[in-house]
Amino acid sequence: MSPQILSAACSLEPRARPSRFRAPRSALAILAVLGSSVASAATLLLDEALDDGACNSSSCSVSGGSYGSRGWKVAGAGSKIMFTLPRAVACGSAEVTFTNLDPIAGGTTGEYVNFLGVYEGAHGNNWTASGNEETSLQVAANCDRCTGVALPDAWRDERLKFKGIACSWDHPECGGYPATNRYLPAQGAPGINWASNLAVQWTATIAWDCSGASYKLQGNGSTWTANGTWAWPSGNPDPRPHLRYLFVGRDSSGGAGSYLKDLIIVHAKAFEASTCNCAPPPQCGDGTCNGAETCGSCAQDCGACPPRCGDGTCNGVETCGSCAQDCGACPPTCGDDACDGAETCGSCARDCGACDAGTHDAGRPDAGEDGADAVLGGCASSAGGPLAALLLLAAGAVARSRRPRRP
Ligand SMILES: [Ca+2]
Ligand SMILES: [Ca+2]
Ligand SMILES: [Ca+2]
Ligand SMILES: [Ca+2]
Repeated sequence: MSPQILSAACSLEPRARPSRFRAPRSALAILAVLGSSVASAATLLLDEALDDGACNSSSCSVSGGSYGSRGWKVAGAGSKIMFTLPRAVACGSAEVTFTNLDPIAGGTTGEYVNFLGVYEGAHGNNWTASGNEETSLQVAANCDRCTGVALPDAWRDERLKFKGIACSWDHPECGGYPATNRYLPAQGAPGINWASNLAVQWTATIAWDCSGASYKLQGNGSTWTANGTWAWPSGNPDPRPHLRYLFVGRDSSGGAGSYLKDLIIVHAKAFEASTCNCAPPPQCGDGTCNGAETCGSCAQDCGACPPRCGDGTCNGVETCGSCAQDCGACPPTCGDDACDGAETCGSCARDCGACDAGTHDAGRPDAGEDGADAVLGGCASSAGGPLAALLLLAAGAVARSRRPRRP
């Protein structure tokens, strides 16, 4: 999207002015609807004037620079002020007024230097946030053409670069470098001649919510605006930006030049929007299978997992044959090639072998015999006398006559 250039300054967020006038409630309701997108209802989280000779907010952390009647002046690399907002802001805006900006003077090819940013993590090393997963909005002076390379190039120009990064580029799970960059305006654009406009006060506003960011630069009778859409990584556990740290000054990155030397920061403000339509982070129980949830971690939202051999339950189409792990071993059956359980040659010849009819083989009933086989086998060799043998044979005959016939 190309910068939208307006001929006249648009109004920024209307300021709430003290007034004795009280509007009727119905009129207030109408105004509330009409003004639902403006920041008049936003909460002012930071309001720091730096042209009063001090950084008075308890959240100020000032390094280097110097105060003067126009504001706090950058002395060189490392001059910076960090403001810690009272809480992380999912939807809000920051508004910084500065002057004495000439991003061309003193610049060298290859430089771009952040001089305004709102970060999710603490701005630990002058260049990026603390290295944790990061969301940030930055305004950088882009000076890649400063040494006189004669090519107008969107990437190499004396522009202010507004950029939003929904995730730190050095985190693989973020899928690379999901950033949105907008360059506004370029040297030579209406109202933009940095060197001849050192006295102009510019106000840069960057606003954010879950879906993207909007950028605005106002000054010298013109307003430039642009929008950018976040490129949130898929599966981001919490799509809400949590911007908390406001940085102004001279970022030490991007080369050793000092072309932001003498930049003067006049005023810094931060707002939290009164409404934020950002979806809350995924939770188990929110009715949607989202985030990193699975049937295993959140059956409540994702539904029960399908039956699986090894899940500890004999379910689905599982049987002892297909999943002994869950269903237990199958009971002995005739035909499983093992003479097991209560199987005998009589009940399961297939596994136990055929009975050898008429043979008294100790311990194994044959067809047409009964349990007396063991006794017979034991006695035949030890009991003496033909009478005893006859008596035992007679007893066997009686027993056979009492046994039911096999079908
Ligand atoms: Ca102050
Ligand atoms: Ca869920
Ligand atoms: Ca199972
Ligand atoms: Ca068997």
